[in-house]
Amino acid sequence: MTDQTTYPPSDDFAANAHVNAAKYDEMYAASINDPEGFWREQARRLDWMTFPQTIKNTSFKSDDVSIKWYEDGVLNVAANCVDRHLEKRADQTAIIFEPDDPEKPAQHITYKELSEKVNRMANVLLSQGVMRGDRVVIYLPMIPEAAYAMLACARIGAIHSIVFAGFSPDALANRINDCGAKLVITADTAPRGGRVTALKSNTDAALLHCSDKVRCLVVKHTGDQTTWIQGRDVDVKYLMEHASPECPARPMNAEDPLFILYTSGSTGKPKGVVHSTGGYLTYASLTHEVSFDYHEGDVYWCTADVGWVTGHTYIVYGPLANGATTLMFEGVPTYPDASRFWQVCEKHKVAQFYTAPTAIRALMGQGEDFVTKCDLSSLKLLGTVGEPINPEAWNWYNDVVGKGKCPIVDTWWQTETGGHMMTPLPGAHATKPGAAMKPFFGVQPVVLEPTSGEIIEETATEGVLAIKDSWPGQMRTVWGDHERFEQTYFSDYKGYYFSGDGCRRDADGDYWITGRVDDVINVSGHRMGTAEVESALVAHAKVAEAAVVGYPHDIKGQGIYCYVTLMNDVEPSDELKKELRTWVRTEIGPIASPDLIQWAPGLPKTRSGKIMRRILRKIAENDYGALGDISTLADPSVVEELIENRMNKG
Ligand code: 6R9
Repeated sequence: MTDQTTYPPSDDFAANAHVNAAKYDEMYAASINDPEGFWREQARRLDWMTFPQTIKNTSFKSDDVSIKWYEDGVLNVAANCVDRHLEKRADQTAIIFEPDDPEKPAQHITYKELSEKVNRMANVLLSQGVMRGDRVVIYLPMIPEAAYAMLACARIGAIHSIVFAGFSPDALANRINDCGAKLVITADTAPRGGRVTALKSNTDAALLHCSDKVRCLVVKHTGDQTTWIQGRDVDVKYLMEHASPECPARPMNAEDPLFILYTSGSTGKPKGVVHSTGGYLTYASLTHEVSFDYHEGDVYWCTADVGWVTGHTYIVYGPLANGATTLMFEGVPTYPDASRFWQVCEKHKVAQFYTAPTAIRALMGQGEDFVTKCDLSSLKLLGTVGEPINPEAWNWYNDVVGKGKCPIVDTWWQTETGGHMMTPLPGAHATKPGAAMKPFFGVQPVVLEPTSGEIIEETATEGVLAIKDSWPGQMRTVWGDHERFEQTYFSDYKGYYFSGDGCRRDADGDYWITGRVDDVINVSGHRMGTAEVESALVAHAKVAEAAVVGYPHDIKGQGIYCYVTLMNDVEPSDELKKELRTWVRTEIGPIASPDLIQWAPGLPKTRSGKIMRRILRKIAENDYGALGDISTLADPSVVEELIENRMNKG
């Protein structure tokens, strides 16, 4: 029995795809029955200085989690993403750079040019005293230098940590300090959607809170004037011009960290997710080729930012490991107008296009003309990532953008997983609007009963989503806090990796992700801990207490709803709401702007003082009928008051 409308791959697509239905079944079975054999074979995708003998050595035991893949293998990521392609594709474009301003020319950077830039940048890093294992924070916009910097770090064995250019100086400082970075790479200013972010001055502000040993490498991107601190600030482009174009790729152990990427959880400050060298790259390369059915000569475009994991795995590491042509776009979907994405697809003859549901929803609202006036005949496949996609957006993507001819891969994965965990494979599986469908090779999803943690065996079911055994792309630890790694992912459901997501498995055995079951919200595909926004709010002198929840938002998926209790002597006002909004933007960054602030004279708490978020979520959703049992509240009358306030706001 099928669950609902399905879209099987066309015969043509299936016939030419890397993986068809029979091959998926065969490979999936092999990946589960003989993981060592399967992943030994897959490791041959990469060039190793020493090929690994030990393939898998992993344990999900909750107080002793240890994940190692290819542990005696030796390789270099930059050598795999650049050097090894030079023999065959020196003159092929590796990166197409499309600037924010459509009037400015695009850049086509060949593998040969990429090699030169990466080697020069690596020498610059060495000249600044960066050594193997040192951390380098990258705070750059979507410009080729971001990719050069990542690969330059990889080349010399330094660990990069990219901080999204939309984050505030405070957020940047916290990350520089948490990972103990020796150096930060930034740009003067960053144009985006016609507006300009002053990255260098943000960095100046951040560095006031960091060790004065931290150096600052500046990419002069726009040429805008910035402050300059002699002895600390360094002009990267100038130094690159004078550096040698040759820098040996350092032999790295497969388990050496490649990068740290900070991500939000349900409690505390963001965690530094640590990814490995060998396992991560193997997984990035395989998923990129198979999920997107990438073929030689295709132009591939992932619209994410390199500040997020999607940019790491599917703009830089996966595509370049595969010798692909990957497009980097500096701008936004709606600038100068809502046809920008489609014009870029037409201009560069994009074959695979990968974006987020929030962008699709925003563009869908602008009407079809912006799409139909562009020639999208080069498109072969569409992808989505970041949050559940609603069927209306899926159908619009399929009909209007893909003209019913491009399979849509709805890829479910996380910063922690390194690469795709569930997705239909385009030549193998039928798709369903809104379903992540099937596990990737080596991934064993289980649906657990939320309270007992028992595996639910029935096919059609709903529960929390966990993974039974390790895969090579999995994160290895939380930077500096392995116990937090074990606590966060392996303690609620013993023996499994717990994703934090809920899911439904339909009667066909296909998976649908239903969203986070913890206090993480997903705003326009950006992950945020409600606790982070709360702690920003209570840091304001006029705020006594705050509780933050997500609520359904047409474009963003979820919006940020803040209940705020003011200090005794403070009068609520619209000006104060504005002030708090600006406050949160400065504390965290514009992506954390509260959408709605409601004054809350009291918050619903249990007698032990725990805020009952379930109730706050319902009120934010305007769903007062289903508040459930409120008898355990210390003061049930606060609920009525909150509802009244909510209704008065309309
Ligand atoms: C890659 C990325 C991870 C969270 C994840 C889930 C949500 C991602 C999704 C999806 C439904 C999809 N998510 N892809 N939900 N369908 N195809 O987004 O990583 O920023 O760490 O976010 O995003 O809730 O747990 P990250």
